[in-house]
Amino acid sequence: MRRRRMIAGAGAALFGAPAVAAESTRIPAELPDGTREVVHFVNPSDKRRMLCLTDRPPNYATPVNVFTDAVTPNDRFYVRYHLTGVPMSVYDMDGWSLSITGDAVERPVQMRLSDLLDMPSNEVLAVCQSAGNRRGFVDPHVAGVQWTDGGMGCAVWRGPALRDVLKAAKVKPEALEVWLGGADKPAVEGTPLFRRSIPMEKALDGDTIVAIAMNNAPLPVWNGYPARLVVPGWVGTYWMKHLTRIEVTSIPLTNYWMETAYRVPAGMFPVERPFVSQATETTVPVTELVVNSLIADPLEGGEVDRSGFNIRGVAWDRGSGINRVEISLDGGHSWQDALLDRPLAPYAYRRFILATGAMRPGTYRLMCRATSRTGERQAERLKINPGGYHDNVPRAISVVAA
Ligand SMILES: Nc1nc2c(c(=O)[nH]1)N[C@H]1C(S)=C(S)[C@@H](COP(=O)(O)O)O[C@H]1N2
Ligand SMILES: [Mo]
Repeated sequence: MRRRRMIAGAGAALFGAPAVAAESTRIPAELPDGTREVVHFVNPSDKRRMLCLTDRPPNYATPVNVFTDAVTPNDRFYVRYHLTGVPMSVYDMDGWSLSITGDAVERPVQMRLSDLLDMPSNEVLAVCQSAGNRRGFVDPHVAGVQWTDGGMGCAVWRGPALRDVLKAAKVKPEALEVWLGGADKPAVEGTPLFRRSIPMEKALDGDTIVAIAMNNAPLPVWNGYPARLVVPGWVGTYWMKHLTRIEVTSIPLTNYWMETAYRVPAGMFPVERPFVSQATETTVPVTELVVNSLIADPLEGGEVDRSGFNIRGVAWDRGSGINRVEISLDGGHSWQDALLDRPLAPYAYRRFILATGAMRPGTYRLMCRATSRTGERQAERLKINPGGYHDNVPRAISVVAA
């Protein structure tokens, strides 16, 4: 009893310690040629010190040191858009409403924000991660936004369950997919609207919510104000922001975003529940997150204390939970177990820490790799796919012990 309390106390102290790492001013060194020069820090609306990958549309990555915390603050949460016609402030969303129509509803309805506020709400602590997170490191180079490690974040999302929202429109038994649309628009005519769909099964999961709050505050404008879909365990592309349009249909959504983008070769990545209505013989949509982890402290190129230092970071997966995180100090030749913080929630980050002993002065190549409860471990070799999706290969960062 006593011993247990002591261990718990020690753990809390370790994991509860304020971030000692200084705010990073370093642009990730490993970016491909030509990319590094254009990345810079910006303070866009509602945000501070984000890595600017593109300005039009806004694509801002979270600096790695932010992931010493299990919850990502709203003003450091990444921003990802496909189209340039995005709301510039919450006032652009005045008069917002959400329509629920489609051939598989009996009674089309339109909801205002006050309707959502009046409904019972759920709270989910979940990681939102872009399928293309880390694409910037993929070698050979692939086209698309050159994300580093910061195309992800974990927040407390709150709002009514999508299934309760759909109930108002009376879903028919033949419902197959829920089609999603947001308020952002292409600047050039002819560019397809960004629309995605999810299968009925995921739509009716009680953890799939129409979030109207993020970390106990309204959503920042560029994270989807006033309402966005939260699809825990699935990549960010389904988490429709500024959600204005829902269609419940008996047929699969066909458009560029579903049929061409966001697809991977069939069978390449493990999936618990396949998105059957969008699968073809050769490719499937990228859906469930793969197991992954990241060292947030120390940072690439950093100097560490040779008398011993802490290696800290987070691990996550599709919701089965993290079972183990291993750390290598020698570029992957040998591994040792890190200490895991208590699990916060199935879809959340799980923090890890390893205290090194005294080390000889010199350069060390640090790596981490996570294993999930279902026994999946991060890939050893990159599974090459045209979109550069799902990169979960442990990557070494170099630090100098002095
Ligand atoms: N309306 C709208 N919703 C969107 C997108 C978009 O371009 N427009 N991008 C999606 C993608 S690909 C990702 S990764 C997440 C990113 O969410 P964030 O910008 O809040 O971090 O939003 C998703 N929802
Ligand atoms: Mo994404």
